[in-house]
Amino acid sequence: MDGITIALSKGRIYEETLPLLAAAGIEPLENPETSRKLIIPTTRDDVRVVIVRATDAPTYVQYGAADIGVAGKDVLLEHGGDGLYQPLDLKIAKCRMMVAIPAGFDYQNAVRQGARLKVATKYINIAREHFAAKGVHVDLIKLYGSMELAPLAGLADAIVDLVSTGSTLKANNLVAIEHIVDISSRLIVNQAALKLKRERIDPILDAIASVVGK
Ligand code: PRT
Ligand code: MG
Repeated sequence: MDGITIALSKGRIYEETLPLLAAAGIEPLENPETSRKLIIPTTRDDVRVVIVRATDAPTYVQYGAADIGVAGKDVLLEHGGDGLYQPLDLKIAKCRMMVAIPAGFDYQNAVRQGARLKVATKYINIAREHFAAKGVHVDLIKLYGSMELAPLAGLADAIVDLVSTGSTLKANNLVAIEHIVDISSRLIVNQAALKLKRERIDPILDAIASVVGK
């Protein structure tokens, strides 16, 4: 395709990316929250938006099925950002990757005693690296969502998950005890597209950069 394809996930990333795209004169002509369309034309006839799962955005951009995308740093850290140009921290969809435990569980003591902790998470690679660096022995249990349930149901001693307001942890009587990394969303660009479509992509990147964090 000669035009530009932008991969976005529904929800917070879509909502928070809209004002940034508007700065580049790009406004989707339909709302993906209400439309079932997965390819959405925009006010610029050389630009379209494709709606993907948040974890799939890097894949679309890596293979060039999308030229540009937006992905959480959590997704890029967990699945790798190989072959992706990451020119901009968009400072949107901000949160923190944390270790959380049930209130009352003496984590420090368990760690001191060298106990093997069961940790449930969607982020196996990030968690493995975190605990290895601290010398904490863990058995990692892969989940695809609702990590907060795992300690309550007796599946795990702790979880690794994203926290923004903290209200999900609180509602489930969990407390965050270790900060792993600050998360925000990044602009990702296909490297070949960056060269071949430079005169279309550069102005979009410049327009977005000029409004990030405003
Ligand atoms: O939801 P779905 O299964 O389709 O996919 P997804 O969860 O990967 O997508 P989405 O849209 O929910 O998240 C997209 C990106 O938003 C993530 O990759 C993060 O980079 C970013 N982000 C920012 C968050 C949060 N804040 C966040 N709070 N992603 C998830 N959460 C969840 C968190 O996992 C926990 O369950 O919200 C809950 C905690 O929120 P608080 O406010 O109660 O602390
Ligand atoms: Mg989600």
